[in-house]
Amino acid sequence: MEFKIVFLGPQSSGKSAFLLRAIADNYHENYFSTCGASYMGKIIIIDENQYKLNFWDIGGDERLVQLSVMYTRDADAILLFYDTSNDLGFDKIPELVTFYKNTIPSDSCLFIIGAKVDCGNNTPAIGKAVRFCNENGIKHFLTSSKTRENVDSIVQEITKKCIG
Ligand SMILES: Nc1nc2c(ncn2[C@@H]2O[C@H](COP(=O)(O)OP(=O)(O)OP(=O)(O)O)[C@@H](O)[C@H]2O)c(=O)[nH]1
Ligand SMILES: [Mg+2]
Repeated sequence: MEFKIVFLGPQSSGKSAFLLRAIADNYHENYFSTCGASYMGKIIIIDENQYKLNFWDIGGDERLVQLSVMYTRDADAILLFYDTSNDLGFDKIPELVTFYKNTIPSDSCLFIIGAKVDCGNNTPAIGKAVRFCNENGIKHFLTSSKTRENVDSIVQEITKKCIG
């Protein structure tokens, strides 16, 4: 069985770093903005069954939001990233949620991922995210690609949600 998992969210929110950590257990401080979309595949085993995860990491350039529908319309899961270390990091997320909820398949799951928690786990952006996710019934995860915190458990949990 295979699943399509799409990474979205503002520029520099930590999408590509998460992917690099999840796929290759690697991390670097340099920022290379993703131009367009990048793909990486990974096989994971859960309860002795093998699953192929097809990750699509979409550059956060606002001009790509409309185009990203090409990727999200047949997605099994959408991971919407924000930067927990930036006070304004969550501010654009609610309108992105509205946009994607109107365009994704009804059985696709939407998750919000707060990245960079190594910079602090009680920041204004996290406070806004917790409130928004509670009000809207959206699953919220916190992670650090730098320290690897929660990276594997998020991938596992999302795969399990895709399995159903
Ligand atoms: N401290 C810290 N910095 C991080 C973490 N994840 C990413 N960064 C840094 O944040 C910057 C942006 O990370 P990227 O993963 O490239 O961001 P992106 O969301 O892919 O950005 P676009 O491709 O432009 O949309 C880089 O300098 C990373 O090193 C993290 O977990 N902790
Ligand atoms: Mg990127």
